[in-house]
Amino acid sequence: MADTRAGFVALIGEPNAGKSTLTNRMVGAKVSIVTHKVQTTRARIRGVALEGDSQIVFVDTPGLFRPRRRLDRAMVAAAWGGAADADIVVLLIEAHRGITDGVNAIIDALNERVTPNQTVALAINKIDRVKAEVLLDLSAKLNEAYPFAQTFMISAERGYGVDDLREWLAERLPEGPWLYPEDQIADLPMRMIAAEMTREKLTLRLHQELPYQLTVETEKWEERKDGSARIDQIIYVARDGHKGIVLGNKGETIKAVSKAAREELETFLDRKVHLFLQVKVRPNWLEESERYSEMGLDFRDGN
Ligand SMILES: Nc1nc2c(ncn2[C@@H]2O[C@H](COP(=O)(O)OP(=O)(O)OP(=O)(O)O)[C@@H](O)[C@H]2O)c(=O)[nH]1
Ligand SMILES: [Mg+2]
Repeated sequence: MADTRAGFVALIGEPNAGKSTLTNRMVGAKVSIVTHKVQTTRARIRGVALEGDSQIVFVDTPGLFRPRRRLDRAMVAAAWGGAADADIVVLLIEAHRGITDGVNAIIDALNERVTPNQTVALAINKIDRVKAEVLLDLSAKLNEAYPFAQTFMISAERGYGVDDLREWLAERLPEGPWLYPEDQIADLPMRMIAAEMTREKLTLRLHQELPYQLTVETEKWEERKDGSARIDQIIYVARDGHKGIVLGNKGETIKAVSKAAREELETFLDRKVHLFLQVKVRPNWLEESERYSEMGLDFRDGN
């Protein structure tokens, strides 16, 4: 193919900025899980979008925050790693929250980390939540703080401004052959996507710290003769008490999670799925390297 372009666009920002929502909107399918809670995404998730002759590989990253645990450190390292490998970095800011301490810290880090061959753009997201006057002022202040190549005002959720952003990105990617087959939309093993779907449903149902104290792994994936798939997953929790909460009264929580995850998997795979969830207590899972490789994270980055 002549005159094609392809490259990586990393979406970075504070937790909850809307990076995964934007990734999914750009790809046109749900490749990355989304919740209203912070620190939902744990590893880099690549979603592929086409725009004219350009193939844009969006790299959704975990939110940038001040890490405390080993898992937090590995997540933040994965996010910066995504930015380092990208042709273009897009910083997402939440319009209604403005320039927080976290945003200032990210801008400071950008100054040190961005190389001269990289382009950095600003996307002020969630513009549906603020009045227009706020945006101009916010944009001016952010552009004083960092020389962004371009500023976009978007709503990832409603789709405002995202076509302009996609076109702008497509024009700026390096010339070269496409990196993925034309019909590929994500670069994540199916077993991981399936585990993420279950983790999303757990995160939506469980309160406070619990979503941050568990991980989900797909243990077995069996293709059945009738065209359906049997998927076995383990939910690792850190404490005995957590197991009871995940199961819920008479198992109702896990049942609801399982149903919601299965339905989403069936839509994604376009076939019948039998999903079996098992909860295991594993007090030290946050310090086990195997758990990190299953999540797509580098254990060493957590030190
Ligand atoms: N009002 C509004 N809400 C949005 C918009 N974009 C995303 N959200 C919501 O913001 C919340 C966080 O969205 P995510 O896409 O999970 O954010 P994220 O940046 O990936 O978050 P982490 O993975 O935790 O870093 C969800 O409840 C989204 O529905 C938007 O344009 N407008
Ligand atoms: Mg996310």
